[in-house]
Amino acid sequence: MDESRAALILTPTQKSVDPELLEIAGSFALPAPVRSIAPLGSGNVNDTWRVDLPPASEGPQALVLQRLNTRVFPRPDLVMANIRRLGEHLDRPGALAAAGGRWELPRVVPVRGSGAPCLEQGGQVWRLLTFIARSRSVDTITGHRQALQVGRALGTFHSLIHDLPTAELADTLEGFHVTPGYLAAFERVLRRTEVPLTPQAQHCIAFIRDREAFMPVLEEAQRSGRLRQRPIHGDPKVNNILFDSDSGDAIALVDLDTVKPGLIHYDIGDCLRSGCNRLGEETDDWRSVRFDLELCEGVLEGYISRAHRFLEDADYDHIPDAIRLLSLELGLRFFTDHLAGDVYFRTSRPRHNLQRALVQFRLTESIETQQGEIRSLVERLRRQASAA
Ligand code: GN1
Ligand code: MG
Repeated sequence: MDESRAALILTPTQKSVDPELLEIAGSFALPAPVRSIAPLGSGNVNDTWRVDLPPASEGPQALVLQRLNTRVFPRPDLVMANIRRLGEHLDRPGALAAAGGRWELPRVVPVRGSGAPCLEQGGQVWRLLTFIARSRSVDTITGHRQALQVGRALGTFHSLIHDLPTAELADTLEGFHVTPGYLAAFERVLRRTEVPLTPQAQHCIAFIRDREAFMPVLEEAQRSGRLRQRPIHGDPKVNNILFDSDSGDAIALVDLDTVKPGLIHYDIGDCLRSGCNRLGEETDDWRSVRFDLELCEGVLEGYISRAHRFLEDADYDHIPDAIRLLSLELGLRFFTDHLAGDVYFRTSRPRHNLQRALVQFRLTESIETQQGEIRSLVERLRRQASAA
């Protein structure tokens, strides 16, 4: 990069930042020179960095720089249009009041000069979003209070967006969470895989085969009109929820790439399968994975406390199946990626996706053995909500 430009955007205290990242960050409309850039989070799809500005500067002090994975998101322009549309929806006077307290949304920082929402350079697509200050995230829920907050976060998000017409959101990831589509992809990949079919892989194949008939459950409910499309988050796993660092209250749901039309059950299932696994989805002790019913109670109670105003009977009826389906589906997606040679989810070691699949399948089994309890729990919470 050109030296004079670097001098312009580096503060005197920061000399060790990757010059390429610095140049990229400097292409956006930043209110002050960059102080530092460091890797952020553990996403499986995009690459993410935190960009810090000097403490005394006006406006946001930190930002989130991301290189979008364009193999997963072939239309970044539409992804950014959805995020902007969501921002406009929440900017309507009084719209955020439904959150009943601090609630924030990452905002798009445009490219300097052009005002474009992302930067295309050398075949790569970059974007900059505001970082939500005084917040923290967790990979696993530690107790009932946090479980309640996780559920409230998703319930708040759904109540804030449920009146955004789906026709105003683009479908940025066709087939996302349509489980029969993932099953068809699995069959195609299995026919031509060159990955060894070890006993663990054979176990996964048998596990999938045993559950094929269950996989269309949500799509069939949609086709028959029992469930309908609404705006969704698409990826509300527990570490995409931000908590206020002082109060511990949930204050944001980040990672908005998959905001698009879908079934709210995809979100409910994904939030619960990630939140009620105390060992987390990256554990290598997959045999010990359990679905924790107490955490499930907290998350669902928190969710329903915010969502009951727009939940219909059929919505409640499909919650237990959604929890089972989304953990099964993620296991199927991880396992298919293992067979395909790890082309979708970022991996850090051989058989990483196989291990992740085993975790999700073990979680699915644990959900299956507790389906009766989960059903009774949903019933009880539904009755409580309608009595309140
Ligand atoms: C991916 O990139 P990340 O970690 O936010 C994936 C989700 C999975 C998740 C599992 C677009 O999300 O669907 O649930 O990994 N996102 C996409 O950790 O496929
Ligand atoms: Mg994501």
